[in-house]
Amino acid sequence: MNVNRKVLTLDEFTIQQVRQIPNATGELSTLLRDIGLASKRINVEVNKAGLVDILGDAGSINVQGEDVKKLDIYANDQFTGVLQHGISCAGIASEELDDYIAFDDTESKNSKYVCLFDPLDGSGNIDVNVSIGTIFGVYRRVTPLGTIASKEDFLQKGTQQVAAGYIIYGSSTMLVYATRRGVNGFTLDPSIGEFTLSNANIKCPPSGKIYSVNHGNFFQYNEGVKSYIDICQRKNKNTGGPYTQRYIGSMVADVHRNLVKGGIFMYPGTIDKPKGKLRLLYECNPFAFIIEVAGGKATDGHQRILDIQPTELHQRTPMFIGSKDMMGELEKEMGNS
Ligand code: P6P
Repeated sequence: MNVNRKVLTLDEFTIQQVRQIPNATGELSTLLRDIGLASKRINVEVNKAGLVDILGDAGSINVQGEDVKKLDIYANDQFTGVLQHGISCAGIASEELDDYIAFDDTESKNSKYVCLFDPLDGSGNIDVNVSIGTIFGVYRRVTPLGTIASKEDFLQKGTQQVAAGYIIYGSSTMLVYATRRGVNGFTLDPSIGEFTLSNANIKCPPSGKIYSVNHGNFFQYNEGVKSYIDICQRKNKNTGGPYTQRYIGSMVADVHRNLVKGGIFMYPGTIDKPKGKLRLLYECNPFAFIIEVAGGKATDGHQRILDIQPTELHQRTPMFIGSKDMMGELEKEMGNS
């Protein structure tokens, strides 16, 4: 029988990966399948979010008589639910939850991974139809199997991630995830309701012509950042400048574009917010893992994002991420080359 192997679904792809890794248990591919399932459910709600106003705003009752939840909370509940009822995850930490949740059923306590996520980043952009996204990172727990997960399972350096990824709810819905074996992108095919491999082995171009930063904070940035932004804006036959400025205000969309096309995304610290705005554990670490596997770099302006030892679940960090040559130019201006 001639089976169509040209179009691989996410599940087929992850199972293929399991077959290639000796002693693999398939737990990671099951966890990724669970994440894919939750994101498909979220995608349905995101796509009709604009209708919520007709059907009743978040917090009201819609025409089906259901409670209309804030999409962030809905997304958080979807990921928490599938991971809690799966067989791969011992606990979760979420941008939407003050503290982590350790699942206390036997199956979960015997699961070897924990998952940290921002269930719906940039959700403020929904009502103006700008792309938003989910960001997640997966770690092998450091506490013994059979016990309930604890804080040290969640406060691991980004280098300890076994997988990381994001879902972008945009002109199409795409799930991109990385393991140390590579970065692969899957586009949701609505006709079969499956994520299908569309961008195999994504590599971040070593350089690019796009720089992404909020110019509104320009006068609050340090001199190194301002000097680099100046370089981005000037004609320069060596760097190919001036670059194009693209900033959507949705990290998943901005970083995804720069990952694929080449570019640099910056959310520096400011006078008002010296640590910046972005969260280390479930926004910066996953993207830093992905970009490094794809050949790019990610720092806080001084050190690799992945080397930062977390002390709190919701701690923030300045974030510079993108093509390795552009990151080198930035580091030169910041005196860290
Ligand atoms: P600013 C969205 O709220 C978010 O967390 C990221 O997705 C985005 O990159 C950033 O904030 C935008 O922040 O301060 O430039 O509006």
